[in-house]
Amino acid sequence: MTSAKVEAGIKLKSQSRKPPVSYEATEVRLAGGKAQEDLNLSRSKTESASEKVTSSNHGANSDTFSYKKFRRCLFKPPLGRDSGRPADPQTNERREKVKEMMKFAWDNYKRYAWGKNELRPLTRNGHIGNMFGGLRGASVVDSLDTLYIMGLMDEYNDAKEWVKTSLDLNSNGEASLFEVNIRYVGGLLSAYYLTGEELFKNKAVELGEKLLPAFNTPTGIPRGVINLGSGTSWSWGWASAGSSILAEFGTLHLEFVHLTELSSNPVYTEKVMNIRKLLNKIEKPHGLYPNFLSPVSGNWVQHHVSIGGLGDSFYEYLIKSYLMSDKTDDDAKKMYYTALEAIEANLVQKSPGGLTYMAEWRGGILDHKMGHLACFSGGMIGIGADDGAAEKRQHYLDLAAEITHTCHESYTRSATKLGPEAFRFDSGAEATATRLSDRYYILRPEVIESYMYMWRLTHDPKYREWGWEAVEALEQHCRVESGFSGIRDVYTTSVSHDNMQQSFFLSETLKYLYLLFSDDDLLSLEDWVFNTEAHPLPIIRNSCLQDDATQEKTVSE
Ligand code: DMJ
Repeated sequence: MTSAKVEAGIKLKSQSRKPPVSYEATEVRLAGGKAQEDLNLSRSKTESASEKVTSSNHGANSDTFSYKKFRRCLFKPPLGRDSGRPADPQTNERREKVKEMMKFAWDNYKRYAWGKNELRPLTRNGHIGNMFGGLRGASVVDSLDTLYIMGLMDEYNDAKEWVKTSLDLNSNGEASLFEVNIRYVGGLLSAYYLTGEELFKNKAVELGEKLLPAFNTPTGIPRGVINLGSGTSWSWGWASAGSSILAEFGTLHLEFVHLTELSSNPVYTEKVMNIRKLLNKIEKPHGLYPNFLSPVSGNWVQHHVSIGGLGDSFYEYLIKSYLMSDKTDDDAKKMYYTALEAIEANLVQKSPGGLTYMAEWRGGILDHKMGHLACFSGGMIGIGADDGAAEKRQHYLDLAAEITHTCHESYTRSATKLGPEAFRFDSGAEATATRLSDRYYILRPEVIESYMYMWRLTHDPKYREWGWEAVEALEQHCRVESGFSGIRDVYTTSVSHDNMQQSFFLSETLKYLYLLFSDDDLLSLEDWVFNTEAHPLPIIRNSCLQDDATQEKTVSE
């Protein structure tokens, strides 16, 4: 993962929604042409094959979880009426372009880095990295659902076959609990829910089990690193005083609740509910949640608060837990809106030029900087707007639009039209990076993620235009002969590439772009929430799932 090194003034190796990483070349991870009918046909073949597998019942929870019943409880088919194909020809062309980009990224990964975690597109080889504890194929698992929804069925089938024959979960290395959860567990869960292939469910549950020892701490707050073989866990060396990171232990809830759903084993939900309870009870400075917590004492270790790196997806998972529970998880709801009020009171700022941004908070002192990672918050505040207090709904929607606008400005103010890792609002800066070390762009999704949500919520055409600007910029500056690469400085068009095609580019950036140019019924927000790696997880509709009438209908059919 992840990197808190920035916070500690140390160099970090991460790539998630974690603090900006000081840039260090390549080792730093900071981490068809087919007719639509053909695609539909091959996809439905896959679906019926999977129904057969499902009914053979040898899954993690084959006695109680009925895939057919789950499908009946969705309001809409996952892929919509016509795979989300938009009627407007220009939008459809744009969507096809994004699909071509996915195929290009995938083909090159397959050609040069098959089975490794990520593609190094300049040197044409694979990257393994140190975040996944010896697990391989991060780009395969992260791509399954994107390939599937785009109708890239040959590619999806290759990916599935690889998972079946080569995804070895018996690895024995040091893994980031957070990264393995959001990419591997999340990717496998989504692949299962979309296709019904038992293989994905079984692998997800098997892997989930291997993560459990990380929770064996005095408080039950998991440590950040775990050896997947021995189960030994420890805290990141760079994390303040052996602490655990809010954005890491706070970003397990969605996947773990689904692991219980599929396995009937309550342990997963118990683990994350315990985290929830502790966070709900503990005293919070100004109502804010600091980034570091001791897994031993259960106390905050430092009063640093961020909606970007180290904090970000904790807030995201509160509102998404509420939505995924079919709006029954009232604690999550309360915690989310109370946290949002504290964020507004303490962190949301307006620049002299009128841009709304999220500052960072260090023990009461504001740092007027916003990370690219924090740009996911436009979408988050947008999807939560409707369930806020009646008098605040429009306000939340406006705030979401303002933040998304600011993040778009961080793109338009650069020479490449791609945004920097962090931008500032002090010393005369307005949404621009002032430090050399903040100028890089590593194919991150957060700004495009907010465009996608804001498009779905408002249908304001500007969000599609902004998404198209990003496509053009990616094509011009990040596409190289053998894949896509991050760039070191967004402020020069003589780009220097970082030689890394991040797996989240396939799982998130390209998926959100594709959804932006698709009709709203492709992975409808009425049925799905996206985990923080953009893997769709279904809303758990207990009222329907536990209704015998649904069962009978399913059985008789
Ligand atoms: C992804 O792995 C996830 O979005 C995570 O929450 C944050 N960082 C990356 C993308 O920037």
